[in-house]
Amino acid sequence: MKNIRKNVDDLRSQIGYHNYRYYVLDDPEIPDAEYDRLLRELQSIEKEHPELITPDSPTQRVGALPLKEFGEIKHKLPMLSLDNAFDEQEVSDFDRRIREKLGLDKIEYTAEPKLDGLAVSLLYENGILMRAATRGDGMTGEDITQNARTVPSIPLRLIGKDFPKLLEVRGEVYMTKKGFEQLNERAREKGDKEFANPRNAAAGSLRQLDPKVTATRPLEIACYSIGIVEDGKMPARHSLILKKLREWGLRINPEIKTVSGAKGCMEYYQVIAKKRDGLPYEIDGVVYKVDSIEQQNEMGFVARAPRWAIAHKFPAQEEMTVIEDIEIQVGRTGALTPVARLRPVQVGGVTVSNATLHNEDEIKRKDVRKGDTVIVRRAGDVIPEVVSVVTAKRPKGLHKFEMPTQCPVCKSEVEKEEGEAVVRCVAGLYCPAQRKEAIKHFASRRAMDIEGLGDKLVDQMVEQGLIKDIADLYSLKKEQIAAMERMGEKSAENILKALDKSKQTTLARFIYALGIREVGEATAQTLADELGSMETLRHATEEALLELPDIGPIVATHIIAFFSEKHNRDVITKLQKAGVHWEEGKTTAESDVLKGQTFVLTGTLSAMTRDEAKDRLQALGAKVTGSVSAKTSYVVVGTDAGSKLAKATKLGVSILEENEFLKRLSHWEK
Ligand code: I6G
Repeated sequence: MKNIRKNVDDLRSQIGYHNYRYYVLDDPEIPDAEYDRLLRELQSIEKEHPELITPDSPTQRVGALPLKEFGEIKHKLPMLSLDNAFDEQEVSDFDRRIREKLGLDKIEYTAEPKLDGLAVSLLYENGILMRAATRGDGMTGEDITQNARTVPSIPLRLIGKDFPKLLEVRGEVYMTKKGFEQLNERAREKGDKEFANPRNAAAGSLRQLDPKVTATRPLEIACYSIGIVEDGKMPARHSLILKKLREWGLRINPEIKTVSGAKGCMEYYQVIAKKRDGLPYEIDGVVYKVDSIEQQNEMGFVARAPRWAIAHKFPAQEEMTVIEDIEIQVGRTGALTPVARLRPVQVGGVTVSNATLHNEDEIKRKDVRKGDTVIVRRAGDVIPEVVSVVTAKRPKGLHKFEMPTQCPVCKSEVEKEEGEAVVRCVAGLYCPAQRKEAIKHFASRRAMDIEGLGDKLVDQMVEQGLIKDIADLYSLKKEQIAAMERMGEKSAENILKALDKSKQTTLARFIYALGIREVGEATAQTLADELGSMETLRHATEEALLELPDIGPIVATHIIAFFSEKHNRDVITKLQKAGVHWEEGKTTAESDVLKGQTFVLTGTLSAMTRDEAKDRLQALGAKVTGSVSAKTSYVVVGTDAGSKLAKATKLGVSILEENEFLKRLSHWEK
C-alpha cells in the first residue's frame, strides 16, 4: 500500500509538472499522448483505491454535481476596481499625482494588457486550491470553486514549497478568440444561441451551475495580483510577486513589462495597441501599477480603487446605433452583400456609417431588421460589422429582412450555390455592378496599375455607357474623359498616358487583372511561370491545371469556366489588339535563384514597402503568398508583426528579420 501511495504521489507530481510546462511556460516537454497516459494510469489506480483520492488530484477537476444556485463568498480583502484613463493626459496626471505624493522624480511601473474576461479570486491553503470566487460587487462574490477547478490552467495544487500558508491570487478568466469562434461554431451547428463576444462567453461559461458544462468551455486564466497573504513572505515589488506566482505554477500574461515613468507607460501602450489584433485574446486597454509595494502602500486607496494603478483604455470598438436602411451591394464576382446604412456613430475615434451584414444566413441568424438598434464593431482595419441587435429597443412592426430574388442592379436572376452562404447575380459582366468592379480590379495597382483611374471615374464611365468591358478602356478619347465630373484636359491626358504605360505588362499581372474567380496574385504568378503563355492557359485542360503546384479543383474549375465564355476570350483578343503585351516564356522572373521558395511578408519594413519587397522576390523566382503554412520557406518580419509571426514560430518556419532579409536579398540579387 505504501508503494501504491508513493506511485500515486509520483504521478500527481509529474502531471502537475507537465501542466506547468504546458500552461504556464507554454513549453511542453512531452507529447499530449504521453500526458494522457500518465493521467489514465493515475485514474486506474484511483479506481482500484478510491481511499487515495484527494480533492487536489488532477483526476478530480470535473466531478462535482450541478448546483441549484451559487453560494456567496465574502472576500477577505475587497476586490477593488481600477480607475480609467482615456488619453495620454490622464496617464500623465496619474503619474504626476504619484510623483508629487511620493516626492520622487521617476516612478517604476509594471505594465500589462487588460484582458477582457471575468475577475476571479483563488484561495490556496497550504498550496491547495480551496475556493474560487467571482468579484461580484467587490465585497461578496459567487462561489465558483467547482467551475474554476475545471479550468486546466488553474492549478489545483501549487508547485514548490515557499508559498505562504494562505495565499489569495487574483486574475482574469478569459476565452481566446479562437476558443470563442469554435464555441460559437459548435453552438451554430446545434442551433443554440451564440455568445456576442469572448467576454460574455467566458462569464457565461464560468457561471454555469453544472461544472461539466464549464469543463467543455475553452477557458484560461491570467493572474495579475494577490489578495490576502498569511504565514509567508512575498517580494517587495509587484513584478517580482508575479514572477513568484509563475514559479508556483500560476499563469501570468507573457506581455508584462516593467517601464519607467509616464513616457515608458505611453510607449508600452503604443506597442500593445499595435500588437492588439494579433494577440490571441481580446484586450480593452493596458494597466499600469506602481512596482514598489512600499510605494503602493504609501499611495493607498480612494473610494474603491487603488491610487497606485490605472487602466489606460483603448478607444471603444463597439457602439450602439440605428440601422436606417439595408442595401445590397453587388461585388466583382456577383456576390450580393447586404450592407447596413447606419445613423453615423463614432467607433474607436472613426465615424462609421456603413457596416457589413455579410450574407443572408448571417442576417437571419442575428435577425437584423431595418429600424433596429444594433451594436456595431470596428476592429483594426477590417470593415465594421453589426454584432447584434438590441432587441429590447426594437420598435413594433419592423419587417424581417428578405434577400432579393433578383439582382438589384441588373434585375437578372440570382442563385445560391450548394453549400455556399453567398447569393450571386448570374449575369456576369453583363451586370453593370460586376462590370464596374471588374474594371476597377483590372486598373488596380497590383493588376494593370492604371494610375488616376479611380473608382468614381469608372462608375461614371460605366453609367454613361462609355465602357462596356475592360478593353474599351484603351479606345477612350481625351474629350470623353475630360467630360467626366471633376476631370479636365490635363487629367484626361494623364489618364491616357497611364493607359498607354499599362500596355506593357507581365503575363502574371495580366492574368491577375482578368479577375478570374479564386485567381489571386500568387495563383496568377504560378500560372504564368508554369504555362508561360496566354495561349497555353487558354487551352489548358482541367487535368493539366491540376498538375500545377497549388492549383486545386475549385480554382481549376473557375479557370476553365472563364475561358469557356466566348465574351472573355474576345476581350483578351481585343486587349491584345489594343496593344496590351507582355513577354512570353516559361517564367516572368528575371532569375530563378529563389525558384521553388515561398515567402510570406508580415509587419512593416523600414527600407521598402511590402509590395516592393514582393516584386523583388518575385523577380528572383520566389512565390510570395499571404498565409503561413508548413510549406512556407521564409517569413519576413518587419515591426509589429502579429499572428503570422506567431504561426511561423509554431510551425518552425524560418524567420528573417528585416536586417537579415536585406542582407540576403542583396546577395540573391548579385
Ligand atoms: O480588473 C483588473 C484587471 C487587471 C484589475 C487589475 C488588473 O491588473 C492587470 N489590477 C487590479 C489591482 C485591480 N483590478 C483592482
